[in-house]
Amino acid sequence: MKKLFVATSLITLGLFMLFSCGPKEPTDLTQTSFIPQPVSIESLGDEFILSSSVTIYYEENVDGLEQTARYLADELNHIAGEIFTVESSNVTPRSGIFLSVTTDNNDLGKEGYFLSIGKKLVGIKAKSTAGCFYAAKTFLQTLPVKAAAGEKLTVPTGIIRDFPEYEYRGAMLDVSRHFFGVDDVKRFIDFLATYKMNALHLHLSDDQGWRIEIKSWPKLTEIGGSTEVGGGKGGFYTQKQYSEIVKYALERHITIVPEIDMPGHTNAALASYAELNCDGKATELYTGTEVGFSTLCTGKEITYQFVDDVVREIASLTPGPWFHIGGDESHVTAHDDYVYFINRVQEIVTKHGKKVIGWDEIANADLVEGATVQFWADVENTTMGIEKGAKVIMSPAARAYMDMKYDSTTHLGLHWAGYIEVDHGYDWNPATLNEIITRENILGVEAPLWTETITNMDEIEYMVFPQLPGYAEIGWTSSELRNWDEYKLRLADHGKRFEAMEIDFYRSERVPWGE
Ligand code: NGO
Repeated sequence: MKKLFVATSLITLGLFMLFSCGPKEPTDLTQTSFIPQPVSIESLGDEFILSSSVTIYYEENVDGLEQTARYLADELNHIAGEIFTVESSNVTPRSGIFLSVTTDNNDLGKEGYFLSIGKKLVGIKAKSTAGCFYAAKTFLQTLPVKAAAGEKLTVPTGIIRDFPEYEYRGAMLDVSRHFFGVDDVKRFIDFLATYKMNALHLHLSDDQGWRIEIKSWPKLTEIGGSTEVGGGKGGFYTQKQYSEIVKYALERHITIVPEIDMPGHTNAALASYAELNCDGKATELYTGTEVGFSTLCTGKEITYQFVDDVVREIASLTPGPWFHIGGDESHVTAHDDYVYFINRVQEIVTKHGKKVIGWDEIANADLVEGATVQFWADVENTTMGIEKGAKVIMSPAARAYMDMKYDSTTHLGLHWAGYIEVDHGYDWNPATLNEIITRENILGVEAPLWTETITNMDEIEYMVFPQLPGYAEIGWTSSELRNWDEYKLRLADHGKRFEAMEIDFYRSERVPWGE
């Protein structure tokens, strides 16, 4: 008789883990450490054997599905060291892996999926290619990151039904304080994709550096891109490189959210073009870490021509729906000037076909329809935003800032919002953190990494791991299915995966990593 385990709640899963003392049953799918935790897992007690004779089929004529099938084949090739054939099919094959879309009236939503792992056939079914991609990602977590030579690869059979809690699941990388090249950004994108995040917010400009080529204002990168915190050589993305990042992200179902921070945090632009300053004099480049001292001249018309050109050029390279206008910490912009500026910039963004996102301060302006306020510090601003009809992205600094130190001994990072140990970063619910910011107002969750103290990929990895999988799970898995004591066991299992991915991570003592 087949053993049937239905783990629709973590209580079941938790109890099972507590009382199963023996070695792990390789044929029990509910024992796999998935992050994010899927909505439901049913084990069928058998095994699927992965070998090079497994063909990956995809349903014909579905936009992007072949690409997802090929992506899966590449990942399997990396794991198993074997080549996997990819073919189209319009009927369900008898064996292999089959990706298909369904129009059935079910509750999967646009990103959910069914993954059924049988002895001979792995079925991946979703309403969209994105759903199929997430199913593939789940399937990949049933396998090691890299198999040992000659290792037999088996996957427990079972059925997973899964869909995300929030539609926006993101991380932010500040490429302004320190610049990170295309390869680093791609690796960062891969981290997000591993954990089913779907948005990468790039903080492309700040006082210390302007990081994207603007053809109509070339000095922004010539001058403004020439340095960074500490006086290093800085850098910038050409429009071609930015497009390459956008494409790489899109192939992993990740939307790039470009941010040009304004009217404050603009010293790099003010140093590049004298006319953007109220006194008509260019500022000096800045390589320190203070905030809140710069502002575009909100009373000059040239400022709006500048913003229009910048937004137009970036929007035309960005297929995603959003444009982030920053708006934080404009301490030297008078309140009325700030409101006037943010109102005009929102019109510009709308004119170029994008939806506005801004840090919570933008709620002081009249928000355009469809605007999103990113809560980082000020509940009152955020509440005002909600009253004006905005949705909220939750990035509370004291919980979700990946640049906060883990504890007082962490050699990197800041601690103005407190220390964020791994349990503190994980153990909160976006919908109940504040009384006023409730579930229906929340678009999703984003974990920012500011880089005042972070200079290279190893340092990025140390601050982002193991936090990022937790933020991904907060975005994907409903809070009823989450608790720290159970999560930390799954996270500990992922330690081996981080090692295999050569990720330099923080080995928090609160996680039972094992040897
Ligand atoms: C703040 C500030 C950033 C800093 C960051 C450091 C926001 C939205 N503005 O967050 O300029 O880099 O803190 O943690």
